[in-house]
Amino acid sequence: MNSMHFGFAAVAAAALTFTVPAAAIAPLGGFDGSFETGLAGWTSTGDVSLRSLGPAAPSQGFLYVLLTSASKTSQDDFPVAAGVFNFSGTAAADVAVLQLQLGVAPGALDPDPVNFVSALEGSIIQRSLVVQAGSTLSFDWNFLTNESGPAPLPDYAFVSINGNLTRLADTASVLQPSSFFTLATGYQTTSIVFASDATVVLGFGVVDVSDFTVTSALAIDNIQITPVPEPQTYALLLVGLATLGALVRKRRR
Ligand SMILES: [Ca+2]
Ligand SMILES: [Ca+2]
Repeated sequence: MNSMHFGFAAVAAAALTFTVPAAAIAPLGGFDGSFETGLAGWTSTGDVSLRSLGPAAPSQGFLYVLLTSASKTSQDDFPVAAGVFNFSGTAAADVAVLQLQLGVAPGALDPDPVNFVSALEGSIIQRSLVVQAGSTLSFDWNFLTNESGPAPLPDYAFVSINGNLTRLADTASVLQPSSFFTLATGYQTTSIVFASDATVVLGFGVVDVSDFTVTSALAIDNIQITPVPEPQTYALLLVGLATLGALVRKRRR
């Protein structure tokens, strides 16, 4: 299923390079969401690592980012040894630290505070981005977990825009058997359209819920911002196509 998805994405990207002038799809402000050159510009909290191989894989190029809810010295995935699901050597952070970093209220990461269902520890990455009205942010993500299924322990992954949290997946999502973690969603693509020009703080995270044990993770890759082409770009494109058409007709005569 995923290979079909990426095949389609590759075809769409190839088509874009033919129909839209290159300047219109260039990243804004030098932003590069491929992670091919590392994590420059990003702030990491917890277990965040740049990876080329498992437990997920890049959805684009050779590198992706992996965040987990794994501590370093506790046996989170008993009987597996401590640290096996921690990929950076830095332990997952307490949820209070994550909330502070995200600029959200205490308890904002708790799925169901009324019934005392709390997030406990996890990891995030964040950075600021300049976006234009009508531009689209898209990214590929894959949620992986050692939890065996849905609630009562719904670890989850999220995207944050200026502290507005949107859940990407949790242990009740549709999950497939995975090779290193027990289950995974496989890569999915999410898009967000911005209504106005702004500098926004983009963040991604994954948290353990209800207990510190049984690790979940989030792989992120291929973050892109596609601006709305300027009206004059369309005009130039039409002029270019008309010229090309005239040349073709001339040659045929
Ligand atoms: Ca990549
Ligand atoms: Ca943990």
